[in-house]
Amino acid sequence: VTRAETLDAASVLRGDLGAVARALTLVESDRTRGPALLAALAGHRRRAHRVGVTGPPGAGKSTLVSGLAASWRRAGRRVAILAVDPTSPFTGGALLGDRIRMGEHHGDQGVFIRSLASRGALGGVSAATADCADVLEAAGFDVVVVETVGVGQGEVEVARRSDTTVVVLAPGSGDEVQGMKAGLLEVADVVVVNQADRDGADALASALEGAFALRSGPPPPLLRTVATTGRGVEELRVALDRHVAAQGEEERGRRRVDRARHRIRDEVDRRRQEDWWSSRAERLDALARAVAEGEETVASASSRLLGDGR
Ligand SMILES: Nc1nc2c(ncn2[C@@H]2O[C@H](COP(=O)(O)OP(=O)(O)OP(=O)(O)O)[C@@H](O)[C@H]2O)c(=O)[nH]1
Ligand SMILES: [Mg+2]
Repeated sequence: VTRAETLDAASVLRGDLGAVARALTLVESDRTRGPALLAALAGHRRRAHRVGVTGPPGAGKSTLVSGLAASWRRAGRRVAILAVDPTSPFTGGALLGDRIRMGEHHGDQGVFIRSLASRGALGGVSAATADCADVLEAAGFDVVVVETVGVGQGEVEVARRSDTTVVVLAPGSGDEVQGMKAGLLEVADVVVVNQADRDGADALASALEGAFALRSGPPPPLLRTVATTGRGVEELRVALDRHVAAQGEEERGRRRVDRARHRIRDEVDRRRQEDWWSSRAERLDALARAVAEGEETVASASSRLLGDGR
């Protein structure tokens, strides 16, 4: 750890938002300075309440998170929000939309909002999100919210790596979303039916209650909200605070160890893969040409690679 990293780290630990923003950029994009900064911060981590928010596109997650942030602020908490944007690697429409919707917090030093593009992050979005959350925790935020669109296993996984996972649904989702809900609901600590002002909200809530009744164990709390007006948002914030309070130190510790285990495995897998392929780049090239020419099949080429002594 060099003097530059020590200085950066000190500013982050003081909660300097400019330093936090620079730190997140380093962690996302700099292969040497990012890890060095994380190492400098490692001994100083505080404990934030990590909240994952996921659900289908357009359910109202960002609007809800913005309202939750306002509620946490009223309760004296500092809040950081990481919005993981799966569609736009640069600054796409969804991202801009989030900025506008969360504009109510502009100028508040107690709210920090950042979008992460899910493509292009070093070591994948899951690792980048977790690293960024570590920086925000070190900067003293009391709550770190990660919003992901629950479109695939990976995105749901990112949200799941938190103390509290919130699944946000809205009425009027098609059959495709119905199927997705099954997987989504498995990870929910708290379920929200947002857009409760719209037709079909009651039917959705009943369907969810029915689904929970078929499962063993106590159902997760189910809340109704209208994110656009703030109805039910305070109650949701209280439910999230209760969830983490009820966990107790032991369960929180277990979840922390679990997260760390996953992160180490992911990192090792990634490094091993990179090493493995980098020593076989030419061989892969030759085999790819052979497959393209019809001289080999994908399966036979793969077998050759795997059987390759090196
Ligand atoms: N009627 C109604 N509209 C809502 C409610 N909550 C959000 N909306 C609207 O739904 C649209 C999507 O809201 P967002 O907060 O961007 O939803 P999101 O889930 O973050 O969307 P993605 O991040 O793109 O997946 C916006 O036009 C919101 O104004 C609600 O409770 N009732
Ligand atoms: Mg959003």
